[in-house]
Amino acid sequence: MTSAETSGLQTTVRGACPHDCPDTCALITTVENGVAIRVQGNPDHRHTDGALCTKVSRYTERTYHPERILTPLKRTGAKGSGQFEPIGWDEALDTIAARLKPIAAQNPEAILPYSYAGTMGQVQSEGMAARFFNRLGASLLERTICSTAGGEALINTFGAKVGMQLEHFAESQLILIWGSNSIASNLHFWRLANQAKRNGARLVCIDPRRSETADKCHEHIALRPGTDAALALSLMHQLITHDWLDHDYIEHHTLGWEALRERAMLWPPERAAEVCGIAEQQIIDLAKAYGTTKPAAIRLNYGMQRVRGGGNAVRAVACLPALVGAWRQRAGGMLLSSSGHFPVQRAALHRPDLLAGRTPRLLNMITVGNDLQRESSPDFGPRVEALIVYNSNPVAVAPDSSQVVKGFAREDLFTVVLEHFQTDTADYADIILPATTQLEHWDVHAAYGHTDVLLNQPAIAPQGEARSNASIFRALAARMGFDDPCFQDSDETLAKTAFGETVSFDTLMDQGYATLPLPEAPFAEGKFPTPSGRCEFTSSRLAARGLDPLPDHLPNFEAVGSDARFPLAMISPPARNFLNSSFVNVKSLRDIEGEPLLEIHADDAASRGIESGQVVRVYNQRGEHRCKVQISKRARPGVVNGLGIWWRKLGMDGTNVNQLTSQQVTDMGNGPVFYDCLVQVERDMA
Ligand SMILES: Nc1nc2c(c(=O)[nH]1)N[C@H]1C(S)=C(S)[C@@H](COP(=O)(O)OP(=O)(O)OC[C@H]3O[C@@H](n4cnc5c(=O)[nH]c(N)nc54)[C@H](O)[C@@H]3O)O[C@H]1N2
Ligand SMILES: Nc1nc2c(c(=O)[nH]1)N[C@H]1C(S)=C(S)[C@@H](COP(=O)(O)OP(=O)(O)OC[C@H]3O[C@@H](n4cnc5c(=O)[nH]c(N)nc54)[C@H](O)[C@@H]3O)O[C@H]1N2
Ligand SMILES: [Mo]
Repeated sequence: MTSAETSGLQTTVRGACPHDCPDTCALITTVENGVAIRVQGNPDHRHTDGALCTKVSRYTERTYHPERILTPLKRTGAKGSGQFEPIGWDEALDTIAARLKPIAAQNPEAILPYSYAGTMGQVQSEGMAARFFNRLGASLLERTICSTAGGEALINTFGAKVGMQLEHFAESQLILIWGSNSIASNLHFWRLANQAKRNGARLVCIDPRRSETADKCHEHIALRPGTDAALALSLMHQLITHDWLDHDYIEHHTLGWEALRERAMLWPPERAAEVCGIAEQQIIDLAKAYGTTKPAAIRLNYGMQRVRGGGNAVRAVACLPALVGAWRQRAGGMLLSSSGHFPVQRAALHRPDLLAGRTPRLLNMITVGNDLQRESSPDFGPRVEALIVYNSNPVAVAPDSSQVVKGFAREDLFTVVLEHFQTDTADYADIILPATTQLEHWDVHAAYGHTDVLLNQPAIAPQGEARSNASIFRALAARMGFDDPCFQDSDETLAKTAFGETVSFDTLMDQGYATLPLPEAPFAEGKFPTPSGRCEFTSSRLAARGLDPLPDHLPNFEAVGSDARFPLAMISPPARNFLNSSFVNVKSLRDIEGEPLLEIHADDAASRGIESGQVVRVYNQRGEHRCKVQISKRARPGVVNGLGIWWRKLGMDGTNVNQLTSQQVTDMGNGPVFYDCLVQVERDMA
């Protein structure tokens, strides 16, 4: 088979879904007379299995959207007003180079890249961009907004971001779906969980929100946000008390058992039940099921690590499979992320050698709101004078939006945004550059929910004057006079460089994907890639940093009851038909989601005289957000759910839930604490 097949006037082209989702699907795009008419899942790819989510099956609607940005634009109104006029590429690139050159001559660290996972492709994410910013000596961005708390927790427990292979979940007899609304955010895992369910497996969902996934599980444990470590430690308490332990596995393949045992014995179910806000019996029953069912698997997701103690919580959960020896079977163990399995050739791709000995400062993307407002100081370094945003929409997705907006609104800040659409962030740009979508460019993808590499071939020509991110950074490098030959590499060459010889490019061209050769059960015989080679209950690396070597429950920064003014906890998990803030502007998907909504429990509504459909003010010390309220069984008492992430400009008063979230960071990995947030809710009388 060739990569593209032609029949009559129609061609099909193999691709990869670029979105920030554990599923990384294999796509087949049908093209007719140069127009993409259909995007489908590749039936030959075992994980995609021919099926796509609602969002990506509407990909052509996004690609041919009438509001796509198709030429470079220059701002004509005030920052944030959204007024722009088209300009040519030469004028755009010349303007940018003319602004960056004097800043770089003075101190290149005054230039900040800001990017995340608008596309997960190795080429169009940091492929050419990292080379450009390394050569420039710009500030480095600490890319923490999603997964670093859990990621560091895995590294300090298993040694890497690795775990069970996705396909084996179908054979599990017990699956804990922990902090994951899989039906919304990990559909292709959910298919396997369902298969296991049909084969008699028990599914338990651990989530403060009664999600679509919780509805379909045998049991739902609706704990308070940020109390997962307490639950995990109490499960250990029960495993120890009832001796549901694999002593042989513990002895040979773990480190720090005695210390962990002592810690866990501090967490009898009655204590954890109090902290978690759940029934004691639920903990006792869950421990029994977990201690006596084989194989038992845990599908953790990133939702549960977006609180102060997120790293500790992931470490606590990650200890469980070793205690019961679940790793011995391929359908036992745990999966949070599989990204550590992929042999990405980062040095060849990103070229850190272009830093030539410089070590630029690191700015955390979580604190962009404050950092953009800081003056130069010996402590901070230079004030940020230029910002180049690509693959991200920080004005909508970063925490504490009122501060983010203040930073972006600075008149003296020069901002360039590479985008498909005029997002909340693009509204603050001086120059917007039109980027290609996945149907228009080359890329190659690792995944974080399975273990296949995927190739994306362009199916159609770039729309309008759009250029790929890599091609834009190539052009900027030329304007800046960067003459290293690596700035000539084509997108296709970058795609080949990403995995080098470790993955056959011919196989990728041939079938669109390549499966990594990995053992079926990664830790059946221990061999964890930690310093000790064991599953590290106690971590000497954490101890060396002055942190607790053992996992513990750390109460939220904003624990319920800690501030009488704001008695409700708010979480803001993803909406099923959006992908972070992407797709919010695709009408057919927005019509399914309706409008920004706050879910509230009937008791919390009654005590406030609130009825469904009314407009409420949700507020705390950081700001206020107005939206409609819905009395819902999905909300537990004391917790409100504001599903995200809406574009601010589509909200009732031009805000979204991030008006309320804080710039604090997690215990490990300097990650965000989106779900560690207290608010008050009132009926809006205005
Ligand atoms: N449809 C859709 N899919 C997505 C995304 C999207 O926006 N929409 N986002 C993508 C991204 S960026 C990521 S990182 C991944 C994973 O994204 P995640 O943020 O992990 O998304 P979810 O799977 O929805 O899992 C979050 C779940 O955790 C719950 N939760 C919140 N706080 C806590 C807590 O303290 N403890 C526990 N146990 N649960 C808690 C929430 O109620 C929610 O149901 O999904 C990706 N997939
Ligand atoms: N309150 C709250 N806030 C959250 C979260 C939450 O659960 N609650 N989740 C957090 C998480 S997990 C994450 S990962 C972040 C996500 O934050 P982001 O990574 O910023 O994700 P998106 O909002 O989807 O924005 C990505 C942008 O990239 C653009 N894009 C896509 N492909 C390309 C391309 O090829 N080139 C260019 N130039 N642009 C492209 C898209 O049009 C889109 O506007 O948000 C975080 N924010
Ligand atoms: Mo994420």
